[in-house]
Amino acid sequence: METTLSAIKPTGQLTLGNYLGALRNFPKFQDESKNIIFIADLHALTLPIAPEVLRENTRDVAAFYLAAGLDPKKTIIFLQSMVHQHSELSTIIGNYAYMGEMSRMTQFKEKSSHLNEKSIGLGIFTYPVLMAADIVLYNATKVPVGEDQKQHVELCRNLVTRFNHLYGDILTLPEPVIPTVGARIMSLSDPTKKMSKSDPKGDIFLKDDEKTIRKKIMSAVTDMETSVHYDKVNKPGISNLMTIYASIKNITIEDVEKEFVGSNYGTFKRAVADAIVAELTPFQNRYREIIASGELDRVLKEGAEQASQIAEVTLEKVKKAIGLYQVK
Ligand code: AQP
Repeated sequence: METTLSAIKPTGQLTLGNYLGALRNFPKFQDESKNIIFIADLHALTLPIAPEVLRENTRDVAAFYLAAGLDPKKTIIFLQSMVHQHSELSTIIGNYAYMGEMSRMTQFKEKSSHLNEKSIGLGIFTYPVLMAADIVLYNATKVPVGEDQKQHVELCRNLVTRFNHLYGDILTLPEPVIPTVGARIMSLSDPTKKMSKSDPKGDIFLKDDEKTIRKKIMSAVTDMETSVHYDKVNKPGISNLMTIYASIKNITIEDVEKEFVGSNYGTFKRAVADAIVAELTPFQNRYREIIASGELDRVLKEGAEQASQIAEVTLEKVKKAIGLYQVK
């Protein structure tokens, strides 16, 4: 049976990009595979974050998981920091990663480019190693991610291949799973940049109210033309709105082009805003109910216990394989 594993890091308020590229797809796997979804709170420490913000974001991601339809009876949901095997395995497999390949990680280059060399923390550099540990601990075979994270899964595959070559068939080789539409939602204010929760300009947040969503969409950057057609290079703003619309409606970009032949940008933008509001309103209601229910901590505690049992088996296998002395 396949094991699907994914996570979101609580670095900021979740965006429509997180929703369409990740969150919305998570529940699909729980009926067809073993499903493991966690909150990557250790990964959230790679850039400065205030403790109270981290706490609130963490709680929100957990509530959003349940609001998106993840069922704790079918999916193991937990906090990364509650399962110590993640940090332990990361320390071990970091020894099999090379500085050269780590330095080539696009996300590291992007996130550290605006920082002074002296203030780049080690965690942002070693992030993909911890992510590899996250994946292999559970023998994950499928890792649903947005396009931006594909390179990290590739690095994990290299580490697994290298490790198994040295020690035998110990770790499972994962495959990245990229959604066909919605894999990369761009910023509404600069559609050449990814919509990111840690860079709030041009984001739609999952907690935004209807009025805010409509305002943000109506003022999204477009171009001087009037026709709704897809051209990522010359019309990145309109193309991004088309991707959002297609993704929410579960249709192709060609379908969107057909639907809006002859429509102006105003009409199209209103339709995009309507679609987002219709999608997010019931989701936000479920989120509020979950927060009010007070059930979250129990779900996270039980999830961590289940996760830890699986993770420990892999960690012990790795320790034995590499020759760490086993006291009887
Ligand atoms: N703009 C996006 N379009 C589609 N998918 C996206 N994801 C993130 N942004 C977009 C997907 O959401 C999941 C969340 O991953 P993460 O929190 O571990 O980190 P991330 O990819 O770095 O997401 P952000 O929002 O850009 O966070 P920050 O700003 O903290 O780095 C992943 O599956 C991701 O692909």
